[in-house]
Amino acid sequence: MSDRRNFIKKAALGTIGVTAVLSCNNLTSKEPTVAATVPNRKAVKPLVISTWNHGLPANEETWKQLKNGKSALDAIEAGMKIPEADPEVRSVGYGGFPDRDGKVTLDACIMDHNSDCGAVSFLQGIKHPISVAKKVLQNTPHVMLSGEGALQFALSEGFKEENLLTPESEKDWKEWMEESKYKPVINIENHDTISMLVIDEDGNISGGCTTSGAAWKMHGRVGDSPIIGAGLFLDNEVGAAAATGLGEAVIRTAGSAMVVELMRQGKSPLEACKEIVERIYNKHKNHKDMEYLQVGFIALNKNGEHAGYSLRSGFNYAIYDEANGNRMEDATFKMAEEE
Ligand code: SD4
Repeated sequence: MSDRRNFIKKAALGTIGVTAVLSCNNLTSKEPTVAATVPNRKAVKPLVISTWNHGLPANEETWKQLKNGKSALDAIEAGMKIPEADPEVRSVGYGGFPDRDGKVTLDACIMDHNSDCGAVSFLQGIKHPISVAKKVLQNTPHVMLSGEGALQFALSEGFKEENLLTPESEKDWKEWMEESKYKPVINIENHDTISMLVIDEDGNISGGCTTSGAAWKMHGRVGDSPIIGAGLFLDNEVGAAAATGLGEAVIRTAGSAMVVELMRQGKSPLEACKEIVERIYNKHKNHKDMEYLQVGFIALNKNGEHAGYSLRSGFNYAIYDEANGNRMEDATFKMAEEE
């Protein structure tokens, strides 16, 4: 964890990344240059972007699946299963930080270019919530199943129930219990959801999101990640957006849906993400959550222009395209982590 924190600190001190779509006006860390959307520009496809460092291996797998002719939904599922199965990734799937009762509870959603979507929330004992979310999309008339119902559905679909609390996560939980204060550490305990947005070879957009949610949350708490419109939203005619960070703030503002709506009005992905982060900041600057508030969005539009923007420094995202391969980009941000 300290490595990650050091990495974040270094990232905050280093040059602040901007997306490939930005042209070169006066760049500063806090005021990114904003590229206008170019309507007739040749679309970049396929394109895969996803949040945080674990986006790299996830992108890798998704890209491979797309190139093997798999559907975008199958490719997203395969990519997101990588961090879900990795016990080192402490806020997604197996090995995720538990809630304050020591239970690992998972949220996930997936959405395709037809606006069909599936989600699970407050799911326990199933290692791959993204796969259950896909089954909700494909095999039920509903969008979201939650808690015990989601578990029963998963079992009926052949998923195996297993213990997701690793000894490391149990140890961290016991340490947390000594004081049991709920004060999330910015960029660490609450902010490693993986959200992924994809443009496939046909130019169709889809996305997914999977998380163990906020560490030490109340039992039963559901964040933004499985909520279509909050943690993830897309409109195949416009673009897609996904969130990471304090889910309560993203839900309060319907974050991802708003980013997509701003792109519909002609804003670039960066302009749209920035405007919603500003809105979240303005609504929370006198709020009790402000002390530990971090939110970040990734977005892409139909042309394949993309961006990441966060309230505080430290957020990054992985991008995979034909021209430049798989790489990380630091998101532009409003304020340094320490502020
Ligand atoms: C949540 N938004 O449950 C999620 C946590 C997160 O990166 O994004 N982590 O609030």
